This record gives sequence, C-alpha cells and structure tokens, in this order.
Amino acid sequence: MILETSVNRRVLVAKPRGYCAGVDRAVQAVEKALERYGAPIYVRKQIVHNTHVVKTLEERGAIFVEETGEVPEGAIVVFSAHGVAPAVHEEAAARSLRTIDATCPLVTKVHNEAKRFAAGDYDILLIGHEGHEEVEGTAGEAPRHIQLVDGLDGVDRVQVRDPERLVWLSQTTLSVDETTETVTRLRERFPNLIDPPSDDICYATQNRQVAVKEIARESQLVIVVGSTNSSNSKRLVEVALDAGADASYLVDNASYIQDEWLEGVTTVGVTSGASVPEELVEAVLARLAGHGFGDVQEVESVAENVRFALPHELRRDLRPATA
Ligand code: 10G
Ligand code: SF4
Repeated sequence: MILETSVNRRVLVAKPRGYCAGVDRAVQAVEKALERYGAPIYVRKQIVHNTHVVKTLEERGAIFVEETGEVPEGAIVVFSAHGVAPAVHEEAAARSLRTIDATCPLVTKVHNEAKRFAAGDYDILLIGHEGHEEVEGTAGEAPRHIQLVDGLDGVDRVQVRDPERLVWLSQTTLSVDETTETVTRLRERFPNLIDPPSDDICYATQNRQVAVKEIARESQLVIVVGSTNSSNSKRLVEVALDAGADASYLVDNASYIQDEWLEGVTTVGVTSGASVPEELVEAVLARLAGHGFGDVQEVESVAENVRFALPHELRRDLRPATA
C-alpha cells in the first residue's frame, strides 16, 4: 500500500492574496489610534470582516460597537473600511464624537460617483449584496436615486423612471464574472445603461480572483482563508469552483481544515481574502505540511504595489510638533 504521505503532494499558493491596501490602512488606523490616544478606541462595526483581526485589536483596547449611539459622548470612534452613510457622520457629530474615517479610498470613490449621478438626477442601479455594510453606506449617499440589484435574480425587479438616464455602480468586492453577467442581463432590459466611469470592483478583488483561477485550474482542492462574513473571501471560493477545482472551502483558520478533505488529493491550492493576515495562511501551510504537503510553490499572477496614506485625522495628529 502506498501511504498518501509518500505521494508527491504539493501546495500552490496564490499571489496576490491577503491584505489589500484599504485593509492595511484601516487596521493600521486602529493600531495608531490606540498608540496615539490610548485605549479605549471605539470602532463602528468590524474594522474589516475578519474574526482574528477583530479579536487581536480588542485585546489591544479597541471596543467594537454596532452603532455610534453606543459610543460615549466625546470619545473617539473609527469608521470601518467598508464605509458609512452620511447619516452616520451626522449622528457622530450630534454626539460630539471624534471620528477617524477608515473608509477605503476606493469605496469613497464609489460614494462620489453615486453623489455625482444622483446630482444629475440619474437612476442608479447598485449591484451588490443586500445587507452588506458597504452597500448600506453607498446607498445612503443617495437613497432616492439608488436601487439595489442583488445578482441576476434582482434584474427583473428593477423599475426605472427614465431608461435613458440610468447608470450602474457596484460593491467593490463582487465576483467580476458574475457582475459581468448581471450587467449583460441589465443591458438586455436597458440598452442605454451607462457604465461606471472606472471599475468599481477594486484592483485587489480583481487580482485575487485572477490569482485563484490560476491555481484552481491545477488543484483538486482550494482552501480559502477568510471569515464567513467576508464577501470577497466567499467570492474566492465560488471563483475557484468555477475555474475547475473539485472542491473549495472557506476556513477562518487552520483548525477548520478537515482531514477527509485531503484524502486522495495531491495538489491543494491556498489563498486568502483581502481582510486576512498572512499569519493565518502560514498556519494553514504548516497544517498541510503535517499531512505531507511539503512542496509549496507560490504562483504569482499579478504584481501588486498599492498603498494608501493613513486617514487624514490621524496623519494630522501623528505629525511631529514643530518648534
Ligand atoms: O469582502 P468584504 O466587503 O465583506 O470585506 P472584508 O473586510 O472581508 O475585506 C476587505 C474589504 C472591504 C473593506 C470592503 S471595501
Ligand atoms: Fe479597498 Fe478593495 Fe480593499 Fe475594499 S477590497 S478595502 S475597496 S482595496
């Protein structure tokens, strides 16, 4: 009998994977705020959708709340990377909160597009997932002009005032292929539908999907590290399956890997969502190595070097005092 551990078992690790520039900035914003102002620092919603990141920041003194109403008057609150509606800024101001806005600049870009098209009295079809914080924030910019289209199923329900003044925008973390299908279907109904001025699905989402496709084609199993509420991480599982992997699972950390997933498998693909710290991927690789997957190859599809400056409120306060 040939033991599975003696078979040539390998791991293909997608690159790019893990933290995007917006997540890196948001997590650093909370860390720097804790260093600069001291604990506690309040954070509205999970700063990013990752249980490990949230727990680590809680241990350092961050307090996560659902709404600004839970933050004591005058305290500091950080808004999450997914963005907030203008009403949330107003509530915070009314409670005299000191705010640090960690909304990713690429989400702010979509907010600005929404405001601009609403000012021009366009109807806006926002493709995204119902109930997701990013969609709630973007829709809050122009609630009377925006209607949500949640995937292909939502297309038939769309009602517009003037099909000649119609634009679509999207959540930043959607599946590129699925969104293309949704837009095609929308355009069948509304041939003069206007495209966003530039891609709303961000560079990081797109690159991680390109990278997972490349490894999925050669893998029987693709493990995606990410939390269950992480939209972009969940999309990576779907993209891996569409690209040809026999199986793909989302795991919050290495302990979620089940031994039976590895039975008869010789090539495992590994990637991680945009909110996932690299140490969680390293732990997955260590667990796989324990099952004979010692040959680890990184497969780079796209080079990435995007970085964003910290939120301006923090940059101002972190600037060294001039004499
Ligand atoms: O993929 P979603 O939007 O659920 O968020 P995440 O926190 O898991 O990843 C980072 C993406 C954002 C902050 C949304 S712009
Ligand atoms: Fe920004 Fe894209 Fe990361 Fe969202 S996934 S935080 S839009 S870079």
